Amino acid sequence: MSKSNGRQTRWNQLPRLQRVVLLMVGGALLIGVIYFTSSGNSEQTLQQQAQHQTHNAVDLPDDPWQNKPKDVPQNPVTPPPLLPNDHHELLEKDNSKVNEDYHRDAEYQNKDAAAVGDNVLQDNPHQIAPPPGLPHKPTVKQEAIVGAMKHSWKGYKTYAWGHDHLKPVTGSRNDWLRLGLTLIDALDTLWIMDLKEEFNEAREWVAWQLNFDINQDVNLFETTIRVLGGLLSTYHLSKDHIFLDKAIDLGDRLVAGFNSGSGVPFADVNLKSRKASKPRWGPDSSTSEVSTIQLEFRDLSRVTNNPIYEEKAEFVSKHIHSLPKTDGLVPIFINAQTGQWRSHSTITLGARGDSYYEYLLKQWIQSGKTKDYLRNDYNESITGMEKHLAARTEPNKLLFFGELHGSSHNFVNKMDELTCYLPGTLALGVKHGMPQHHMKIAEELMYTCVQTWLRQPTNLAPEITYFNIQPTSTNEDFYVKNNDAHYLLRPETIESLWYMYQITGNKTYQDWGWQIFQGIEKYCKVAHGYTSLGNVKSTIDTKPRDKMESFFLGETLKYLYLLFMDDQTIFSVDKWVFNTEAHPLPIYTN
Ligand code: DMJ
Repeated sequence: MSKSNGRQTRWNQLPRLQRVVLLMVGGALLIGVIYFTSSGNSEQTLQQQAQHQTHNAVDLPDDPWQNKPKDVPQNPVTPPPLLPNDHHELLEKDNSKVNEDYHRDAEYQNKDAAAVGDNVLQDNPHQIAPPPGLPHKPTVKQEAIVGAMKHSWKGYKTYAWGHDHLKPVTGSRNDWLRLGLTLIDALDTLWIMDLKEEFNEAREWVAWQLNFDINQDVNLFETTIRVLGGLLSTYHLSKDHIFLDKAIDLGDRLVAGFNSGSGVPFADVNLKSRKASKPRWGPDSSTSEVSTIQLEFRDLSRVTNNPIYEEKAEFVSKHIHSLPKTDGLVPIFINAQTGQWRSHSTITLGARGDSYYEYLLKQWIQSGKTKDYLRNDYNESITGMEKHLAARTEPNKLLFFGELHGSSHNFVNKMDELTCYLPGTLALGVKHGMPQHHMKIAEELMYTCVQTWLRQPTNLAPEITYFNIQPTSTNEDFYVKNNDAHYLLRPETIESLWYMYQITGNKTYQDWGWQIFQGIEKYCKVAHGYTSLGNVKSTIDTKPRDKMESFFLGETLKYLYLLFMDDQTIFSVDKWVFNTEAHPLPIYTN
């Protein structure tokens, strides 16, 4: 039986009434469908008629969007979002080139990740975010300082490229650590000054020429603050992983310096053999050196997620915390094998003592103010300074900090220019909650430091100044011995001026910095760069020494540039902690 015959038989078998009702329902449904379809169409037609009448009334051109669906944008010709210029250039480039660039970057990042194993190459979640990138418009004074940087860089590039130091008078070079010291110390200054071309050429040297696998004894402290610190800060600023790769390679070699009987590091370490040794000139390490590597090693641990560097370096701080002190003040020599102080060694805030105090505070800040022993040691040391080292001059009662010599701690009325980092550190401490009266000390010592520069005919400070604490026939507050009259292009006073300016907003600090810069321009600038001088006491016989120290580019010019920056929030001391070589590192929350 066919399907249609079957259906007909079933229909005929239904009772008549049921068949009539079904036919009526079906008919009604059909009429309904026809009606609703035709009524929809007529509504549309009416609307169209109405619209047409309106258009005719004002004589507008047809608007194709008049009947637009609700989700279509009101203005169909909205321009695309604006792109920065270089982005436009990129878009105009051949697409395959863009892809090539993209793949090369991706490949490079993978290579990085593989090279450092599980190390995490992103920002640490505990890091207080660095400020958004530069650039900003430089002020007129900043432009003058950029001019000094360019002049220095040109001389270095021409006569000393890849070597440690430029000899700017004779146009030659000098090596010490064999690590391209000036180039690496200058990297973040070039970045901050937005000197792109110079930065890029330096970056290429780091990528292709910088080699740590050399049979060279280097001073652990100097290499850490200048090279490791310089690479890390440049990594933080630029996010370019090549700087982190190099920092890890160097850190893995330097960490051998801690292999001593006590965990207090030896002064030197051989980069190739990774063997540590005491300095050639004596049995002990310098206190400031063993206690001024912690910011850098901690940062390396935080960016790599490898705690070993921080652990080794912080052990030294904890060990020194446990040693006896003179009201928080420390002797300047410590033995790496025994971990004990050298008896009867000098107490000073200058050479070999200085940055021990600086790093107590800065480590505390770097680690989110969580390590109380550092803050306590710092505060105790300032109390010790007030009690044992502070003195005033005659006739003008200038505040200075002298030294304690020998077993009976004889007070000596001399102060190194190096000590002039202290006003800045004190101000930084107050900004971060240290006792308010530290600011008074900072202001007074800042004034004294500036006097040691501006009372010289060159406006430049000598390495060491002696202060009169008794009235003298000369009626002068201080004097300089001929052997101490050299200026090595040091930054400490300028560094403090920058902190004082950022923290107080008082423009006098800028004025003083400008006068100092005039001295540098007038007496240190030579044909191929800037030179250290042998004598700041004469404007005629300055005795140029033919050496441009790496910290002139790393610190002196950087701090001058920052001092004249209109927007002091960019390098706010709330976000960055500058290592002792002026390399900014991020602050963490723990
Ligand atoms: C720099 O290497 C550092 O500032 C260090 O802390 C002291 N000496 C020089 C600059 O004077």
